[in-house]
Amino acid sequence: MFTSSFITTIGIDFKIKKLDVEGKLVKLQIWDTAGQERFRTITSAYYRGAQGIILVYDITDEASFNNVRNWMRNIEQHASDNVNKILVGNKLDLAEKRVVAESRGRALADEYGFRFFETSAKDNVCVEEAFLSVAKDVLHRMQGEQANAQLLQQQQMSAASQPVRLTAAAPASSSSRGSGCCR
Ligand SMILES: Nc1nc2c(ncn2[C@@H]2O[C@H](COP(=O)(O)OP(=O)(O)O)[C@@H](O)[C@H]2O)c(=O)[nH]1
Ligand SMILES: [Mg+2]
Repeated sequence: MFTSSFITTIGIDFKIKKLDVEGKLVKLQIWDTAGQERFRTITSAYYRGAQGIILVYDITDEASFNNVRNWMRNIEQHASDNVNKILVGNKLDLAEKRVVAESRGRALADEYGFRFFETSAKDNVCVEEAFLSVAKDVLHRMQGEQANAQLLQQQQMSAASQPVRLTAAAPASSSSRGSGCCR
């Protein structure tokens, strides 16, 4: 929930949100990391265990948009490779102050292969959709990983139950017989 008295995040904020994702009840643990540079060393420690990342810039703030590339470098360094990411341009309610065109946000998201949303946390526009999207991506990835692990296990089990076939080797030649340790 947004109230305009909400202040900038100091360090880390934590919330839990339950979502229905394709009929499955998914509990999201949301770590809201501070955007300000001075908190970066604290916040990057929280990337490692993340399964999804929502990268947010402010559509009224050019610097926040340019910073997305720095955040990406930070994520590449600290988060796991397969973490699902989306790009969000926030503060859609301040459209008259917009400096980052929607097309630029979309182009950047396309470059990274991310889904893209424009939201207003204040007016609750598209926020739910953004969270749902990343939750879906994470769920699908985990289901895929689970299916792969099962397949691998089945393959290993069926390989183990195969009879072992021993092929008679040609008798060792007399010159090699007697050499080595097994006389
Ligand atoms: N008008 C408007 N202000 C917002 C919105 N989302 C966050 N803010 C304000 O933006 C300021 C910065 O907060 P936030 O975006 O969380 O950045 P951070 O916490 O510093 O990383 C705060 O004063 C918020 O109240 C929004 O959708 N619309
Ligand atoms: Mg914040």
